[in-house]
Amino acid sequence: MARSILHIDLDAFFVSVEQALNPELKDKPVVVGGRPDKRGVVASASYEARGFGLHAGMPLATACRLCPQATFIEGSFPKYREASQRFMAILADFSPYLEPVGLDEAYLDATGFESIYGSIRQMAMDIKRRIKTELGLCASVGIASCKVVAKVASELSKPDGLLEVAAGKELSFLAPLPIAKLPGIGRKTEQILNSLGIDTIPKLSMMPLDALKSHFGASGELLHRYANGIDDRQVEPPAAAKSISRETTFGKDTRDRSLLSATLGYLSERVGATLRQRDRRACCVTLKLRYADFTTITRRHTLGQATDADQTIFNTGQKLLKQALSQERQPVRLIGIGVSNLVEPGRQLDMLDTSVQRLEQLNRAIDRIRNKYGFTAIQTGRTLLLKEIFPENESGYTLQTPSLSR
Ligand code: TTP
Ligand code: MG
Repeated sequence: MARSILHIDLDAFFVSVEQALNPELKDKPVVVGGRPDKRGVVASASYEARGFGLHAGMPLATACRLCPQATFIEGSFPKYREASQRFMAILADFSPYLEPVGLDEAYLDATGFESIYGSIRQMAMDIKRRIKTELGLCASVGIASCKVVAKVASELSKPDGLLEVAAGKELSFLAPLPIAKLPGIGRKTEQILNSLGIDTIPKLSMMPLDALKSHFGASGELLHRYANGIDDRQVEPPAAAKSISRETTFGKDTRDRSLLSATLGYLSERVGATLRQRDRRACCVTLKLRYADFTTITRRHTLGQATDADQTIFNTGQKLLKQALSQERQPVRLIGIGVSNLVEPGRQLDMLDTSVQRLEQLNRAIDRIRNKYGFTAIQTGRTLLLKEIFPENESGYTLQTPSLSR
């Protein structure tokens, strides 16, 4: 039986939260990101502002030149987080198969729910209505038999849209669209494909798998599947984990501090991304080392303030690593980093601490790019060394042993 997957994405999220709180801003060009005289870029632009050519990522100065009458707002992350939590709570009322992606986007699996709501389309309309009346926000919804088509459909239906792609019609739905509309195709991939004469999704779908793999490695297979409207990824509700950890065994035992540190950096980023995906913060960081003789140690540090920042997890892990290595001469066989004592983010503390807010915004921005283009689309200085050592694909580095989670 074909699945019914919904992809729900809030329209102009940051801006719409500001407009819901201050009705004077409704139906006007509004930008969240900062004052136009500041350096920085547009985070969110209202659809009225988009009419003037404004979009996310555009420098504020350019935005101001194109649309001087727009209202520019610095923005405040805690407000968006609260709206996001209320948005996800509404969705959770409709299906337990809910997978949040970032703050304003989620997948719902509604397979077989016709009998409850009359039709899946009706269910989507009920979701949109609740979001409108309870939060004052507009959501766009795509319905399809798989995630990738549902996502393309919601995007295409914006703003305030609802688009259903019937099972079996995936390919004809995708056919007229430019390749850049497919998730996973960034500017670079688009350029390479264009240089190969591939500019439409049907052409991409007909390109031999081997040729795609030779140009794009493992992501080539994903492109092939997506272009054919095939995506068997499940909607995965985040588990209510008590701790999150990632660890890996080295191909060869090592004393190389740069390699240990770069691996720790990468594992910290994986842990941080999972924490943010689940909207949790951690109070404890634990380093795990297994030495050549298989003795295993863990070292734990309790933080003064709960965190979801890769940087804090990594810095804490680094300190624990330095202490551990100063007491041990053996090479390291396995390294792992974990976080525990998970709490929901508190709002008051964030408001006071702008450096915490900045880090959170930075990490969320990195998450967004990685969600769209793959984990290795952005690499941080602390992990660059791994590029020379491990093969990579869109979901990350291929380490000697897969990094484990619990
Ligand atoms: P998006 O869903 O990509 O954008 P949006 O909700 O503003 O607009 P759309 O109607 O097209 O969905 O991102 C959600 C929020 O994430 C957005 O409101 C602000 C934030 N964001 C940034 O801070 N920087 C960015 O570059 C992007 C794309 C989003
Ligand atoms: Mg959005």
